[in-house]
Amino acid sequence: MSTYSRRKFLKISAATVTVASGAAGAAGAAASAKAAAAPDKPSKRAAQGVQRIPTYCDICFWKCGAIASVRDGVLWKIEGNPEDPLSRGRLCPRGTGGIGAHFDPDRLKRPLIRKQERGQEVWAEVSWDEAFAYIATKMHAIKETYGPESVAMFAHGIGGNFLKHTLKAFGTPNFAAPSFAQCRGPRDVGFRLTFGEDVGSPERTDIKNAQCLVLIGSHLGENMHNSQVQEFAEAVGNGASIIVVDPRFSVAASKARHYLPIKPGTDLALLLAWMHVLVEEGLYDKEYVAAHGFGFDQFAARIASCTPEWAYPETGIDPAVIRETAREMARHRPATLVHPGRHATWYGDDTQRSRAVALLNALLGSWGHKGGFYAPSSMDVPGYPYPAYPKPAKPKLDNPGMRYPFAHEAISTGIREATITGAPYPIKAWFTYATNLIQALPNEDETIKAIKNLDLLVVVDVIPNEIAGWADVVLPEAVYLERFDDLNVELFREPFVALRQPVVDAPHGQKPNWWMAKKLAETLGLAQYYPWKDIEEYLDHRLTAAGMSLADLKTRGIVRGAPQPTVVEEGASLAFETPSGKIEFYSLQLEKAGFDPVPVYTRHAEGPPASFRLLFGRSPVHSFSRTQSNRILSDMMDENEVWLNADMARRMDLKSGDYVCLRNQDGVVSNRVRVKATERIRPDCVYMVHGFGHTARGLKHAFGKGASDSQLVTRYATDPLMGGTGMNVNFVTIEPEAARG
Ligand SMILES: Nc1nc2c(c(=O)[nH]1)N[C@H]1C(S)=C(S)[C@@H](COP(=O)(O)OP(=O)(O)OC[C@H]3O[C@@H](n4cnc5c(=O)[nH]c(N)nc54)[C@H](O)[C@@H]3O)O[C@H]1N2
Ligand SMILES: Nc1nc2c(c(=O)[nH]1)N[C@H]1C(S)=C(S)[C@@H](COP(=O)(O)OP(=O)(O)OC[C@H]3O[C@@H](n4cnc5c(=O)[nH]c(N)nc54)[C@H](O)[C@@H]3O)O[C@H]1N2
Ligand code: SF4
Ligand SMILES: [Mo]
Repeated sequence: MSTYSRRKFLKISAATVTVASGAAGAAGAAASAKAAAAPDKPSKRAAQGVQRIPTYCDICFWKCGAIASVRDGVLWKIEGNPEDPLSRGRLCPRGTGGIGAHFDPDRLKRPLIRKQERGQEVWAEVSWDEAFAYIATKMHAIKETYGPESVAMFAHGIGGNFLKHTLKAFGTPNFAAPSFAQCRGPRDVGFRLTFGEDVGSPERTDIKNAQCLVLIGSHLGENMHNSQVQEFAEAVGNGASIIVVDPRFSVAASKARHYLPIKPGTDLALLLAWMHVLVEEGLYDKEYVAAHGFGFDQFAARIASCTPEWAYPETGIDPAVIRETAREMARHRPATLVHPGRHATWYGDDTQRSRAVALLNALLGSWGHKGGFYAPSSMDVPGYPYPAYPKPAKPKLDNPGMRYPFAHEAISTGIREATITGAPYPIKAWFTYATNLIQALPNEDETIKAIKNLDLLVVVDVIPNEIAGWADVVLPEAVYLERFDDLNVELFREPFVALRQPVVDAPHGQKPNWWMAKKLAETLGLAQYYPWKDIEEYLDHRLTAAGMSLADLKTRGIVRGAPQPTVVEEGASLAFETPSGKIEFYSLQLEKAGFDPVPVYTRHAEGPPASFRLLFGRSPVHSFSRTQSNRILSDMMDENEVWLNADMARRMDLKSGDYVCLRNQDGVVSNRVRVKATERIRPDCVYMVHGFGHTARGLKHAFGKGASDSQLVTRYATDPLMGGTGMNVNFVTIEPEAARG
């Protein structure tokens, strides 16, 4: 890794956060953390000298290939694996600081069973056998009374695969992740309705080759998905024209040629006006649309009235700027990429907004072209040949009667609702794996109400986060640096397979997910679903079936396949798996289901007088609510701030650094949080980084630092197409710290 490229990479995040430059800061914090996290017994692996062991990162779900170094048996540092197409040899600041997860003194250490009321955080330490016996007894009782379908699981990330396998063998169809209805679901549905395919994760965006890149809210540089940020830096370096639409002057906005400080919630009006200009002025890709489009004339007729002058009072964006930016996009097409975003659950009409993003890309001809959306590929690694699962007697219950007709994945909040109402049938047990539902789902009260209806809540986590506080049984997992996981075989620019393997031992006998899942299955009498002895046998079986070997992958970490053509310019061909076989400018599927076949803008409700719309996003050095306890990362950012327009702050007699509380429209008051008075945000909204304001007492270091956006998200607007929960519909007033009482 050259010093130059690393500097350049980190520079993207420099506008908001000073990133303690790599190893030095990390090593210091690790050293102080190490003392507190003394292991039960010395590591077996106390080999002398430096070992370099390839694995892949788990601080977020990008899964960058990495190489960890262990010095004299102690975890020392982690860097990008140069062979890995995702990291390209460089990790993001969170990945570099990931080793702090291993040293965290507040980690869960042993299995726990609840001793008092739920939520009181009082447990007894038990043996693994006792924990599984307790769980199995409860599960058998639930199965007897309600059926196996009354057990549900929430998971985020690849580590949930084995537990899911056990619960499928038990007989439930109910599995969900917050990454659909609280994250990318509307985007995926909007793109499917238009192109017949979604953009996937990692997204199939050819950012590095884009000559014009449009970011609508996507705050790359704070949103640190590694390959995207590296490619963004490359595009900026290549002189690409960057257009950023955001109510807040983000890090990405600081790189932009055009920054559009849009009024929150009005992006659909802007998108329609942009498309209007492209059509009206004949600037769209006529050949591409004629060859691949369906229903273009009806679409054009529907957007005929969406002029920039119409959009102006909605969005606050000058009509001349709307025209100029539309022409800029047209000038660079098809290498103009209107980024689809990722966290798309904003206002409840998000699928239609995402569909408008897809349609704008379609007018520019970017789908399938260099600098637009490429066709990804993956390796062909067969799954393990398990016995067939029992067929559940009842269907999955998150979306009864396909109330949300275009949801192609399970709706987490649908399972929550069923757990509260008992309909269409009761849910009596939840398993959560690596998801902190208290912070991830909107309206904490509903989540707690659902939990109170359960006979069993099992939480698999690495730290005593808020969700663990509500658990009956807490199972402490070994962190990613201490375990094997399933193979990473994602669709990407080029095919590859990556291995996660243990680099160091878990300090207190915490166990990997595969071990827990197998043990639980055996305790439940489902041993036949685990024909393999241990995960190495499982992995080798899968790899051998694909012509590879575990021994090889253990030394290299990554095996790459032959690159395939990714864009038309390389010989790829275009195909659309929509009902018409074309790009659907006019959607008959939507029309038939009673929805607008072409997106229609509707105004969103305003907040009470003197209130600000609450917006939130990412910090380059934290992931959601999972890293605030990591001493290395918290050393770089210990608490969040509330961004408040400088002029408003002056009027309210507030200055940067003052502590305030936020009160939302339903009377919920936040923990105290510092003001950041800045010109970089509109006067009608405030902004904060998600994941802070921990209320779990076991998080000794993170407890009470900063404020939680999740607590203030009591309201949400449900997307009628797919059940996503738009969360940018809450409003807050600002109060002096003393008001909390
Ligand atoms: N208010 C609000 N809500 C949001 C968002 C927001 O910005 N604001 N963002 C939304 C988005 S985009 C998403 S994707 C979701 C994310 O939602 P989640 O994925 O639920 O994110 P976290 O809250 O970080 O919860 C992750 C949990 O996994 C645990 N964990 C970390 N590593 C491991 C491990 O190795 N093993 C196990 N077993 N557990 C581990 C962490 O300690 C933590 O408790 O949240 C959504 N909800
Ligand atoms: N460092 C870091 N990186 C991450 C993550 C992390 O936890 N940490 N999480 C990853 C995950 S799972 C996700 S989903 C992504 C999320 O990241 P993105 O999908 O890039 O962004 P969002 O969270 O949707 O949106 C936040 C941005 O949208 C702006 N915004 C808010 N309301 C509006 C609006 O009405 N209109 C417009 N145009 N902009 C608006 C905010 O000011 C902010 O800049 O980040 C990923 N990357
Ligand atoms: S983007 Fe960062 S945190 Fe996410 S997997 Fe890659 S290095 Fe790890
Ligand atoms: Mo997400």
